[in-house]
Amino acid sequence: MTPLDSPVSLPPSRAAAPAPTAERWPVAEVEKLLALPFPELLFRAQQVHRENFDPTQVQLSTLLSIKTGGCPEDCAYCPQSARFDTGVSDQALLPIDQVVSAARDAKAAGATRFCMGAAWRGPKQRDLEPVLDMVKAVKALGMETCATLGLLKDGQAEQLRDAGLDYYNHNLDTSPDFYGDIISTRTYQDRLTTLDRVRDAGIHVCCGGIVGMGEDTHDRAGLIAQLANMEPYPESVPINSLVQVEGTPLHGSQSVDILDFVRVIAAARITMPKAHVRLSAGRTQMSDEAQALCFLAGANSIFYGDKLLTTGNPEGDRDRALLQRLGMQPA
Ligand code: SAM
Ligand code: DTB
Ligand code: SF4
Repeated sequence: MTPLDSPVSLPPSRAAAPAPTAERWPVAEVEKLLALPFPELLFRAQQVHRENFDPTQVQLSTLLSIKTGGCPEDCAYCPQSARFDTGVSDQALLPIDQVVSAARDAKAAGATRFCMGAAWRGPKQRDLEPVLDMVKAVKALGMETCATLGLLKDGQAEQLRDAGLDYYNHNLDTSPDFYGDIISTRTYQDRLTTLDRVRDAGIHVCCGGIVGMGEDTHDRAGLIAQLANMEPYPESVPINSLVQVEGTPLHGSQSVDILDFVRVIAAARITMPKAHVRLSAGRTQMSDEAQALCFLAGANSIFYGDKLLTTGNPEGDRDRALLQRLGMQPA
C-alpha cells in the first residue's frame, strides 16, 4: 500500500471546506493519523509541510516573563500558580525599559518575534495599560509582538491590537474531556471565548497545548481536532512537552515516549497545513536527534533564548549549532 492509498482519508483543503457545521477533522480521524506507522505519518507530514513551507526554515520567538508567579489559577502543570510550592518567587510587572532591552537583545540574537508572558488569570485594566506601552515599544523595534496574559475581557483584545499586537497566545492545553483533570479555575469555554475575542479583533491566534500530562491518545487527538476545527485554525500552534517542576501536581508524571511526541507534531502539521507549528517547552530534555525528527514532522518554529518563562531552554549557541548541523536557517 502506498502512503496515498492508506486508510486515513485527507479532508478537503480549507479552500474547498464543506458546510461550516461539518467538522474538518473528527477526533477519530486524528486518532487514525496518530496510529499510522511512523514512516507513513512522517511522510504525510513532510508532504504537507513542503507544499506550504520551505522545510529548511525555522521561525524564532523569544519569551520574556514580564510578571512572574503568584497566579491565582490552579493549572496543575504550572510553576507560577500561587497554590503550589515550587520555589518561583513572585515578581511585579517589569519596568518597560527592562522589557525593551530584552527585546533588543532578542532581536540582535536573531529572534523575529518577542512574546511577553504574565502570570495572571487575566489582566485588569490597570495591568493592561503598561503592557500596551510595552507592545508599542517592542513593535517600534521592528519585531513581531506576541503576548500571553490569560483570559481577556470584552474590549481588551482591541486595545492590544491598536497597540500593535500581532499574536496572542492562549492555549487550550488538552482535550475538552481531560481538561477538568488539569485545571478547575477556568473552563474550556472561557478559553474559547478569549480565543474568539482575539480572532474577532484581528490579532493572529497562537494556540496549542501540552503533551505528557497523563493524557491518552484519544485526548491528544481531541486537542488537535479542537485546534484544527477552529474557523479558521490558529496561525501558530505551540506543542509543549510538559516541563515537570517539583511542587506542581504533575511532577512525577510518566514521561512521554519522544516518538509519540513527534506524532503529535506531525498530526498538527497535517491537520493545520499553513500554521506555524512550534516545538515549544521541553527542548532541554530532548536530544538534537529528537528535535530533528520534530522538524521532519513539520515543526517550523521554536522558542529561542536560554529561558522560557521560569524554566530553562537550550542556550542560543546550542540552537544555532543545531540548525547549522541540520543545514536549516532561522527565518
Ligand atoms: N497565565 C497565562 C495563561 O495561562 O494563559 C499566560 C502564561 S501560561 C504560563 C502559558 C502557557 O504555558 C500555558 O497555557 C501552558 O500551555 C504553558 N505551560 C505552562 N507551564 C508549563 C510547563 N510546566 N510545561 C509545559 N508548558 C507549560
Ligand atoms: C507556550 O505554549 N509555551 C510557552 C508560551 N506559550 C508562553 C510557555 C512555556 C512555559 C514553560 C514553563 C515555564 O518556563 O514557566
Ligand atoms: Fe496562571 Fe497561566 Fe500558570 Fe495557569 S498557566 S497558573 S493561568 S500563569
